[in-house]
Amino acid sequence: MEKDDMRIDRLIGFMDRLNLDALVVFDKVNFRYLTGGVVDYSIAYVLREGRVGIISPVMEYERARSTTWADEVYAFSREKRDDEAIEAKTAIEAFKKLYGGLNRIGVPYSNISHSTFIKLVEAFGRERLADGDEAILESRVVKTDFELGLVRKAVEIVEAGVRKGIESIVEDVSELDIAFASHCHMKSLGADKVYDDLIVASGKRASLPHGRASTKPIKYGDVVTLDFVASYEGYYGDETRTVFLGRADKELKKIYEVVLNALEEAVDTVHDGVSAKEVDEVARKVIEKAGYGKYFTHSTGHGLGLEVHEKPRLSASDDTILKKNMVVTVEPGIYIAGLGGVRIEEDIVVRIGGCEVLTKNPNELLII
Ligand SMILES: [Mn+2]
Repeated sequence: MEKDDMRIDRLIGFMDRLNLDALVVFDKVNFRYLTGGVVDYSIAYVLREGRVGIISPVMEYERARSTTWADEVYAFSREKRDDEAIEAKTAIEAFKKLYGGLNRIGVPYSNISHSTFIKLVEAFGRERLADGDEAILESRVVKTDFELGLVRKAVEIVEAGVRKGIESIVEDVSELDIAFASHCHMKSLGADKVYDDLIVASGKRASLPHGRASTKPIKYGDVVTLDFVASYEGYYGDETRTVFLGRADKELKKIYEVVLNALEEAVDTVHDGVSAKEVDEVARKVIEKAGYGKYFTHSTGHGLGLEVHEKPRLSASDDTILKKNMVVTVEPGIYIAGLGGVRIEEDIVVRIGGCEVLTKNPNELLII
């Protein structure tokens, strides 16, 4: 597997700035970011001079070597073996045997357990450990071309899932049946993960922004919100469409147009140099002007990548300046208890002077 050098260079830039000699990760998401692959029970690291490594138990050694771009892979074993496996009780102990002399070791504290932290302190001493969250999260926020390729593929799969969901809507079919049909379809198209509980919220349930699919049957006149999330090789796509079965309630129709306007104006605002909160403000203003301000109860969007929700947040409290090749969602919504709700969500890539909308499914009002 060819290494995504651009990503490792970005990461090392942040390590330089924070004076980290190594960055060691224990969780699957950051493991994939460092190595391009998935290996169980293993840790990954990047050294400041650029080398990427993995320490695996013997059983995962071959997978680590053949499915990642790591420059070096070490196996460790509790028992003494007659091969090159390092004798160590844990991957941390093996790392200490290899690189115990390093001065500052960054570890993303948000992604390790307390017991791992204690083991790290015992191995290296508290003063040599530093929080690696910032280095890794700041690096991940701007996507490389390699990453954008995977996001594109994920978005394609999610879009096909949404189309499948819309096709499955007929009277009396349950929300769960729709979610299940889409789940299987996305898996068959190569999704490595489909969000456990897809959102299919119909009728009055559409007023729940996170209304997970239930046994409720779809009825004539229902508004139906479908919000689907799936990943391809670790990278996520996330799309929401709201449609109507048979006919659309007059007020919901009006709400749909308001949400669509908010979406379009917010998307038109996105470019390299605008702040996350400005985009939120634009969407919010459209909705407030129409009189629905208090019914827009979440932020306008979020970063998308190896996690469904990552930096930045398009919200009033996020000052992040959007940069070229960040990927964000834009997803305004209006939710009125007892009536229903509407959300429309697009995934976009920030560009110089504008943005590229990755999601292509039509977003005009659809009555099926
Ligand atoms: Mn979303």
